[in-house]
Amino acid sequence: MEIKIVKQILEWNEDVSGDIIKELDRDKVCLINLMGSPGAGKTTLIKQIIESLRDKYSIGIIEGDVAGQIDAETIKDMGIPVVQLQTDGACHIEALSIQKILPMFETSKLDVLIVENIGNLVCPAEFNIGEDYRITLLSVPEGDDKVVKYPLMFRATDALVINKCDVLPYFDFDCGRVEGNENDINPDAPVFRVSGRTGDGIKELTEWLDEKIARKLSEGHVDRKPIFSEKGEGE
Ligand SMILES: Nc1nc2c(ncn2[C@@H]2O[C@H](COP(=O)(O)OP(=O)(O)OP(=O)(O)O)[C@@H](O)[C@H]2O)c(=O)[nH]1
Ligand SMILES: [Mg+2]
Ligand SMILES: [Zn+2]
Repeated sequence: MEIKIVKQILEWNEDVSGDIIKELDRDKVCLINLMGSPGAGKTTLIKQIIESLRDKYSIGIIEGDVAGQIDAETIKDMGIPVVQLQTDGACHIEALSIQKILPMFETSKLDVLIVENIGNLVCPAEFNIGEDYRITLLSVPEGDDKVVKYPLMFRATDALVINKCDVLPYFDFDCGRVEGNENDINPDAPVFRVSGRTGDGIKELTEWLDEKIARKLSEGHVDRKPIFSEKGEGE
């Protein structure tokens, strides 16, 4: 019985996610779901993406946090429309929250909406939020074993970003191991080595993202990667 309740929540979330996709396909907005651990560098990376793409695209940001509005203030200071979503303890964002926030943006004038999900490598991966693309961030201090330990997050992403590469000399972190593990479970996803601090590798990442956004805006639709395999394994 309890398992059934969980399924219903996920199925309901899928329905709402489908409605968001229809709305954003119609308005030609590319929705990006950025996920990673607390402190992995999500907000820092969003700032870099904004700097790289703001001249080309109209960008909006949804900042998801359990509490506070620190990240939204950072984005607001850049002159970018932003909404702070506070989950009041919840450890992931659901599609319903995004659906309620969308009217706060002028989506007809927006090209790109980036959602910074709650810092967590587990359940955000299970909840579609109507995104066109998922980007997962793993930072060097977290360790190079995370792809093996949290497979769903890394299997259901469109790109993996290894962040904080500037501190590689101080950590026992093998980028090749992470790339090999990622390739085993998600061979289509590119892996970018970046530093949000120095800006190294950001160009390659934003060029990839630019191409993905342009495809969504020109075709109006994206074939999304399913989260769960046909066998229904979710890890
Ligand atoms: N050395 C180094 N520090 C970084 C890098 N990127 C981010 N940081 C630092 O890491 C800390 C966390 O960065 P944030 O961008 O706030 O991380 P976040 O993932 O948004 O964190 P939450 O929103 O709290 O989950 C800050 O002190 C950043 O300055 C990087 O590439 N190199
Ligand atoms: Mg943040
Ligand atoms: Zn959760």
